[in-house]
Amino acid sequence: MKMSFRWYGDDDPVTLQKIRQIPGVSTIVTAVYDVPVGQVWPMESILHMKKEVEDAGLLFEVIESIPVHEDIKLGKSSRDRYIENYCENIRRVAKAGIKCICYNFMPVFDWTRTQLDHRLSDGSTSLVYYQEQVDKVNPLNSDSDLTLPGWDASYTRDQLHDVVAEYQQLTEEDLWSNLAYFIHAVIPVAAECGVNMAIHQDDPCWSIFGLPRIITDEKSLDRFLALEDDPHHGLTLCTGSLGCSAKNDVAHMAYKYSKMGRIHFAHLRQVQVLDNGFEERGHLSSWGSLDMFEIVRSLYLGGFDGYIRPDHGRMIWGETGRAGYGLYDRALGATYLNGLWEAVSKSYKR
Ligand code: DNO
Repeated sequence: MKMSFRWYGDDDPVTLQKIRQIPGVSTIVTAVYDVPVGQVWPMESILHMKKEVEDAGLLFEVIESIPVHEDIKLGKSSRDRYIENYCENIRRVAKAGIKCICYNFMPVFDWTRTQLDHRLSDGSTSLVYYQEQVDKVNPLNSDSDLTLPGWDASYTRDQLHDVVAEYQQLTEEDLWSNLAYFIHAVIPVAAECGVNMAIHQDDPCWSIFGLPRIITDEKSLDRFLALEDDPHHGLTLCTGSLGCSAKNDVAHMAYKYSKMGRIHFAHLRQVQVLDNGFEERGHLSSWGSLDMFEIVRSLYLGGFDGYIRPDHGRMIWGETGRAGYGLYDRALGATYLNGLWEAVSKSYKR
């Protein structure tokens, strides 16, 4: 297991030097952020990041994410060009030493929350999702106040309206078939480059605004993995994305898919499931709905040897910055997860 930490590049107030001082964190998770989705990343940008990371004494091995262009998800005729660019990005980051690429296949919206600074009883703030607030938003109504946090700010309101409208005719089966087309094209390239592709589950793991979402539970992960019988075709197991539905048994999935050798990356995050959504919490098992000990034990016993990163943290101790991605609570999370891993690995034979 390698403990990793997400870093948003030179603008990130959480610097590489700070990350370097967190006990047991060896690896940086990052991406080229200034190239539009679908374009090829300049080799200089990749190598610049690599040098910065390595100069700080950290490993440059994980990309999160190379985003998938909407035309690929929509199955438009332009998709082949974007898939070719995607493959070129795989080749380029592999050349720079990357071993694992995280990505997702969510239409239009990546993770969605209704508030990014919900105050918890201890005074910290965290990200929350309340269904009734999502239900009030209709992205197809261009007059509506489209202000849910976490949305891709690169879309204008009209563009967002247009791209959501394009999905109205697309069924879940269509999205599966577009995903299969993409996977059949990229996995052979990843295999040739020795890179593990790791899909992130849909966050939250249910449909929003009537848009199809298909990577949501055990059945869909089975179907997804069956698309290519190649170990490079695998998962980012995101405990928060799966765990916000009480129907998902995350520890069971952690064991099952690590035993299959298909979990390459794990995002470990705590959530408290509510009747009307969920709230993110500190990582501790007793602080939410997910038993982190069971999840870490399942990964260990399944033979997991990929990357773990503490996922979203709360904002604590007066820190300000990128919601979910401050230093302090994620560092506490990394330390807690390292402790669980040490305890589990010294207590159990695998
Ligand atoms: C949210 C993240 C996601 C994740 C992508 C992976 O904080 O977990 O944005 O990076 O879904 O492609």
